[in-house]
Amino acid sequence: MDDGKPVWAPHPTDGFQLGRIIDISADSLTIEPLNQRGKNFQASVNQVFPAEDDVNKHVEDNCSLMYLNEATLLNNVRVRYSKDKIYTFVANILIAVNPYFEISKLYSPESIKQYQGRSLGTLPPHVYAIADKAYRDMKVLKMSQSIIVSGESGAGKTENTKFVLRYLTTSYGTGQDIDERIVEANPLLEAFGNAKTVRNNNSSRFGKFVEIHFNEKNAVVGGFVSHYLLEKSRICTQGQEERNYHIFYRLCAGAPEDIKEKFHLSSPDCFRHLKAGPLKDPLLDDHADFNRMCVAMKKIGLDDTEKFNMFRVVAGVLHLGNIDFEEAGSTSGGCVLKKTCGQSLEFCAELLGLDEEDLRVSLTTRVMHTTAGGAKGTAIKVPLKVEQANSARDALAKAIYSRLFDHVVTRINQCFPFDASAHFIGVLDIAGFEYFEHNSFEQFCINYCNEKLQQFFNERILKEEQELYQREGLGVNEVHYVDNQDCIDLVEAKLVGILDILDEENRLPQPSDQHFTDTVHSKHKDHFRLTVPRKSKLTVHRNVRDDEGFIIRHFAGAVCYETTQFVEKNNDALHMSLASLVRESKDKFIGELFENSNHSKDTKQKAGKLSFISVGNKFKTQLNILLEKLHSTGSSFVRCVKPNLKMVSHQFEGAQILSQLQCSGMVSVLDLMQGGFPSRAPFHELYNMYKQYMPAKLTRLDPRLFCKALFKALGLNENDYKFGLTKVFFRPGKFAEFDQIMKSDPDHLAELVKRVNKWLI
Ligand code: AOV
Ligand code: MG
Repeated sequence: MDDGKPVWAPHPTDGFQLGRIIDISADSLTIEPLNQRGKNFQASVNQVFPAEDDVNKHVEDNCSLMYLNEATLLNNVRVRYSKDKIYTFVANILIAVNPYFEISKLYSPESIKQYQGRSLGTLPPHVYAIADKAYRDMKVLKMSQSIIVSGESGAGKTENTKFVLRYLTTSYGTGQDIDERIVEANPLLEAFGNAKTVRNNNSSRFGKFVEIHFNEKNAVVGGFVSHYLLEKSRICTQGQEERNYHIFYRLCAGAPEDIKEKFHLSSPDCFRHLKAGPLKDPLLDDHADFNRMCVAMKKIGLDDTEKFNMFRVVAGVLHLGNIDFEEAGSTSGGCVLKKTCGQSLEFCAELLGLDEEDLRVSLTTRVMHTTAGGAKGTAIKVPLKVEQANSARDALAKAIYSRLFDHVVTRINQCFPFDASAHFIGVLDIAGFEYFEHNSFEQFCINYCNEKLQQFFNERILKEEQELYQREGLGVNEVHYVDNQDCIDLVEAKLVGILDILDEENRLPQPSDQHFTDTVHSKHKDHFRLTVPRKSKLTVHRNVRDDEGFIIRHFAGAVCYETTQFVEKNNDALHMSLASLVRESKDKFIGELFENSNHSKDTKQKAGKLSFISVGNKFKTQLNILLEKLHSTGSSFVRCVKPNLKMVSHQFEGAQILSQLQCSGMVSVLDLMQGGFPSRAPFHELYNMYKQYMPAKLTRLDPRLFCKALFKALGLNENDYKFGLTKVFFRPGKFAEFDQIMKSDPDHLAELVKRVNKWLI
């Protein structure tokens, strides 16, 4: 590498900077930055990469660069981004940088038309190109397809997912209702499942897999949405500068007067669930969004009754949140409703079809069946302390809202039913790897999910690559990759996996986060992937263990999880008193939301014991079903990238973007490709591309021979390419070199033609 040419060396904010190697020692290099002479610094050998000769050049497929490494990838993406070219291919994987502004005509109907039926690489990189590839693969291979969209919060997953859905329904729909319904389901899903966070004003707080189903003739016949892990904690508490789900504010802002009156709604600052955070976001128009959502509801076929049922539950949850408790002045140790709650209890009961008194009793007491003194099964009411009543109230709000969300998805699915489907194209929009200052159960689940998806990605990309080499008869060594099965096992293995340990804890009479954490550590003492947080070790001495937790070494980096609330967050069950209260609601709609809650049949509650429905294991089951599905389909990957933390256009924070590319596994893909043959071109394509420059004698050959003759004549180095059965494979950058020769000046070309002729004779 030390040939005096510029190299990419680490830079704290830009990711990489150009420099020159001026000294080499055993384990590090001395680099002089090109634009800051004399400000030399040290960098380790594996952080310095060769740069392309022309660093201002950009390419549509990153694989046509001479050097495939994280620095040249970052630079290519950067140069393209500066020209508002947000999409870049790395072979078949699409990188999408969020532009944070509307790029003119990028998604226009004309653009949709352009991409229909065109193979990958013939038009500029675009998410439409991926959508069309999925469609053509489905058609030709007669196999369902999936498009996996990933990236961190605010990277553009949901927007790109919507572009894919619109592309497919517009291009390959039948022009009937169904096409529009698939697209219009989104505003509804987003109303109930998205919220403003510090990372994204319209952050999806759930994962989804949207399937578009096609008939034998490859036309759209219906859709199906699966959803994962709605964030429930948000319903009762939001982080600083964050909001609750959009629907709450929209309803307060946009509902017609008569509905507002009927539901006793007023401005958001009257509700505890809303007033802690910002009530309005300058970028969100709650009133207009309300109307937009109502249009969507109508378009997918929900009538007013259903619409108002949904709104009524939302209003009920708001009033429930305003109920407050204080200690009862007696010795009972119980609590009573605060006078300041006003009519909250009454309104809540009215909207949810409950008896006011029943609701009061269910929130402030718990029914237990005693077995003491032989009086088997006598039900007694135990008064709750203030905090217990608070958490009962919050648990009820979360249960009602999340069941409402389930219902919304169920109804959406009923709106695009299909009798028979030949194949589907599924789009996965699920949060990427997360690593915050404080990481809890939600991050644990999301990162576990990302481990599984990463494994799938590795298998697909690496396996496909190897299979291709094999099919084409290239003798290439097997490629290796880091297998993360051990990390997946750590989470999901039977009995010893963290999820099962957690479930065990939940089933104990007195579960505790601390005991759970200790069990995890004791069962996995020397596990490579698991360590004890250092802070925790320190605090053990002082007997303060509030930062209880564990560190998991994920493929994308180590994350420290704080395990307080793991036990609570892993349980989806309501106290029996609350469960039977809502199940027996006079309101049919509410009753149905809770109809199939597991309480009724199998979970007989023992004295004092809470019933338990495992959140973690439900997710594990869902995830394994999803992965089974993904395995049975062909797949494409879209890696979304967030350009900056400020959420503004035209700002490229290199270091931050680099870390996203690393987390998404793109860097390993480059390593693989740098060692293989990343650029490839079918013989007939090369033939068509270059025949115009060649003498007639040569063009009479069949495409394969044509290419052979041409390559020989050009004197290309035989290490730089390989001939497969249908394609030529090029070492990194060699295709671009070859293309350059072919398109060089006329004199040079004439010279070439002469050479070709000579060789042919
Ligand atoms: P996410 O889905 O990846 O985050 P979104 O798709 O919601 O991110 O994108 C965040 C915001 O970025 C959008 O609301 C748009 O304003 C803008 N944006 C994204 N892609 C584009 C694009 N192609 N063109 C123009 N603007 C865009 V999260 O759901 O938070 O993980 O949980
Ligand atoms: Mg999203």
